[in-house]
Amino acid sequence: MELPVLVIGNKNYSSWSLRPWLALKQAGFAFEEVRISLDSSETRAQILAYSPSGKVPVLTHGKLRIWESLAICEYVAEQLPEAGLWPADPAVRAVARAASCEMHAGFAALRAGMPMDTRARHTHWPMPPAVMDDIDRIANLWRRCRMEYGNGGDFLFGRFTIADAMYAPVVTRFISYGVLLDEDLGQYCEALLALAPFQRWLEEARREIETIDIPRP
Ligand SMILES: N[C@@H](CCC(=O)N[C@@H](CS)C(=O)NCC(=O)O)C(=O)O
Repeated sequence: MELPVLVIGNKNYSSWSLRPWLALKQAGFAFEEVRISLDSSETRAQILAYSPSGKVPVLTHGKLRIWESLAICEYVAEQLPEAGLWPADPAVRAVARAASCEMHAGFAALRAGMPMDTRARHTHWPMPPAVMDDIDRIANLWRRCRMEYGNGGDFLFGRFTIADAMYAPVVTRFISYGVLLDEDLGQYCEALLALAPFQRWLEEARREIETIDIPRP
């Protein structure tokens, strides 16, 4: 069978693409990558050639099509259980899934008010109250995961898991928008950013030539 293909958007802008891309790279899952620029007249048709939802990311593996970032991560976690993409303990795994689902389903104000643009450095302060609430909730969630389940490791649940991949675009947003964090959470962000695949993604984002004007509310 041919290699799976992960179809993604612009590395500078597509936060949903970053999540499974990082998880798959960290797991050592072999895949090819197809990048579709998200702001052209051909974008929709190009994405629909791969993805029934008309959105990226989508993973194709033979005849299988897996759309939705979190479902792609789950698929690879099951394909490569030895990669430890979820915590081994069922109770901790359930919490890691809850943290991941909360990101996948929530934080609409933060996603709209602080769109991912890894190259940008903004000074849009003060942020609207709903964005501040999302920032506070994320900081509390990270702190609690690290305190209760981190075992002194670098990541939310000690070792890198899908939960870290789900929050990776939040780390780039916190840098772009100058969100200040306490020392422990700052170190968490640095550990995530130091991952070689994350560095590679950011470098490739820097080299992209497209610029997309993302409207902020
Ligand atoms: N819930 C989806 C969200 C996917 C999504 O919204 N992707 C954006 C790019 S980050 C997209 O494909 N937009 C289509 C477009 O801009 O034409 C997931 O988790 O994968």
